[in-house]
Amino acid sequence: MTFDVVTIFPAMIEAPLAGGIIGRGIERGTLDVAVRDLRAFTTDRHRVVDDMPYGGGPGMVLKPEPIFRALDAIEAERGAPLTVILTSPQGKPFTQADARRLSGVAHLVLLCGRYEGFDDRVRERVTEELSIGDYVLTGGELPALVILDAVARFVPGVVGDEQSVVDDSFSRGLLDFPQFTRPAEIGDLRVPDVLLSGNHAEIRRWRKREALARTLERRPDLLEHGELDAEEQKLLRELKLPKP
Ligand code: J9Q
Repeated sequence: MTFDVVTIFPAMIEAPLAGGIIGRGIERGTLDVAVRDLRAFTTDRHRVVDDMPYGGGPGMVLKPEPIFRALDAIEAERGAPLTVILTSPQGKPFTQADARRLSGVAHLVLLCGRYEGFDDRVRERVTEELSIGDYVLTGGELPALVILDAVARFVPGVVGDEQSVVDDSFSRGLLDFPQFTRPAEIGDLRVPDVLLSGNHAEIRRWRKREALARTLERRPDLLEHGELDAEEQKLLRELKLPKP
């Protein structure tokens, strides 16, 4: 899968992608990420990418021409039509379902904006506008990295263990159960006995209950969708009963 990331801060994209699982995917050739410096698509001596907003007000707005030229150059290189993702607080919430769906697109363009935003005419060339959450950031570089990471995980060969991609927390609609590894005791902190018991039916049930308890406590919104099996529904009813 190929990604083109358009940014005024190329190092903010390049450095994080050099390491980790995505970095290995790039080294192997399973992923191809081209980072495009928006300033390379300016034509003035000072390589200006922003300007004052029409109508007045604080902050600067990204000029449309460098972005149009960058998209034209990517299109000439890769072929039209492009799938262009713009990250902004005005976008639809980016979800795990979006990550899976977008991993089926062979080539994505990620446009990184500044906080004050783009000239709105850029949206003519945008396929989807996505938000990674309701908080203020200085720019779209981190959201673009978040989307790239979540999408690239689904590309076959990027994550070593395919099963872990399929089974992951959000795909099941519940938060993860608590995990432990050796040693069984550190000071007075002990691994729950059930996990050392070798009773796999009991372990499965304990994990289900813990996952449900955490989800009920921290993310009750995830339980609204009603994808629980009969055992999970029973465990959830028990968890909701007042403690004796
Ligand atoms: C570009 N805050 O925030 C949440 N999702 C995307 C963003 C964002 C931002 C500023 C600039 C994107």
